[in-house]
Amino acid sequence: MGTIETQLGIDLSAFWMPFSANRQFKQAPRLLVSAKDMHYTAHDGRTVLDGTAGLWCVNAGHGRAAIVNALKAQLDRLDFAPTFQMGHPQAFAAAQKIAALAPAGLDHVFFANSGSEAVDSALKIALAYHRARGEGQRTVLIGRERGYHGTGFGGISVGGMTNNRKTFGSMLPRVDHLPHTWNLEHQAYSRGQPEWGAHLADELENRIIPLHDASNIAAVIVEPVAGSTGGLIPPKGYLERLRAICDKHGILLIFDEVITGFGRLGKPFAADYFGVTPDLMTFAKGVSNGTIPMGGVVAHQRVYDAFMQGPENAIELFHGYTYSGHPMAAAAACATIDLYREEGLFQRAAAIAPYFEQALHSLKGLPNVIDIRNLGLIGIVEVAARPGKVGARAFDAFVDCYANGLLVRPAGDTLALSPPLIVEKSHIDQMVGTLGAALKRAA
Ligand code: PXG
Repeated sequence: MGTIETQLGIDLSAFWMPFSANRQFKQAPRLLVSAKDMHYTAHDGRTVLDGTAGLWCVNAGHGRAAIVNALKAQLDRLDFAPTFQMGHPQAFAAAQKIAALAPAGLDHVFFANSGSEAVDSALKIALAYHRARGEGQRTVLIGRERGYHGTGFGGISVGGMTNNRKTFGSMLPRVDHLPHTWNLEHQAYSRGQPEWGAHLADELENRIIPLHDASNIAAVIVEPVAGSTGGLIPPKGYLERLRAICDKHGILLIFDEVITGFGRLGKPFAADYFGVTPDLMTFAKGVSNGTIPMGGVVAHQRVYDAFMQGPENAIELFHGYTYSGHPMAAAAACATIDLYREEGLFQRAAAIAPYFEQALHSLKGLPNVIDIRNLGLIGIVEVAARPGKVGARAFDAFVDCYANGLLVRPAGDTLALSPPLIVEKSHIDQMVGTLGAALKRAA
């Protein structure tokens, strides 16, 4: 056993860690043992500033009493109840709160337990919607290069992260991809939405629809802001064009709001921020402030209505999970959404975003930095890859930041900051200072 293992009395070997370099990690582990508000405590007692809201999920900060107390009360009251042909009050309350927060028209909530399940649910709802309306031939799904929609077979099929696809061979058939929207030459150091790139939405109309024919296409799924592949901010007018093209051809538009939902952009959802309403919207992460797994899909009234046909005793959608609307997750969602409202956290995020932008862009000019981009409380610093070693420089900077008390998130050769919405200016100063110093050392 290594030093940390001896210290903590645990053996690290059994846990096959997700999306991790297991052997490297287990030689030099980074363990977090507790958290409160903006900070983690590491196994060695060091305080680590959470620059990433965990994995983009702890939007209200850690260990919030209102959520913790709601969970304790729920556990005492009702641990589990089925939601297949049964119900419990908390699931209906959570759905109602989410629907009330969602853009007008998005009124019905289907629960899953993760972003990946949310995405698969949304894709299946899209396919079933067309079938319910007598257009069962609409089975083509359109995603986007560099998109991340979780790790289910549906999600990796419409997703465009090559490493998540290439190892697995079989994927959904009848899938195509829009081009991604990032362009170094035209967009480097954009603050907020880039001016260049709206025309990339026209690929849907000019290339993809002619190839498959609109009558065969079920849905287009995009992240309004692509998170996992390094924060690709949609060019001005891009999402509006996608919406218009989908409308023209009867194609459903799905926004995957797993990262952008619950205030990340200073509004409840990216759909609100951009003023573009999808037909289906996925959520996860921030819905429960990361405390208990929960995800889901919010469907537009007209999508839901298409299913509510036929005999009343018929099950309208043959889909769901044992834990859809789990009492603990539902209790967490209710308490989390109340907390966001009571503390005005979305407005807070919007108010501090300009300071965050200013601070982040002060890193311009550091060695190897090739781009800085931001929107709301998403900030990305991109560095040039070391020759033949993609991702190594950003990873070194991430390890360096952690050693110096800051959690950032490396993805390829980008470093992402996505702090909890309770972040203060002093935290932002610390983040930028620590990251800047790490970038100099990672030269
Ligand atoms: N859709 C989107 C847009 C996501 O960002 C998922 C679906 C899948 O969610 P689950 O709950 O199944 O993991 C995600 C997840 C990162 C990072 O560092 C991002 C995610 C997960 C872990 C790390 O960018 N996003």
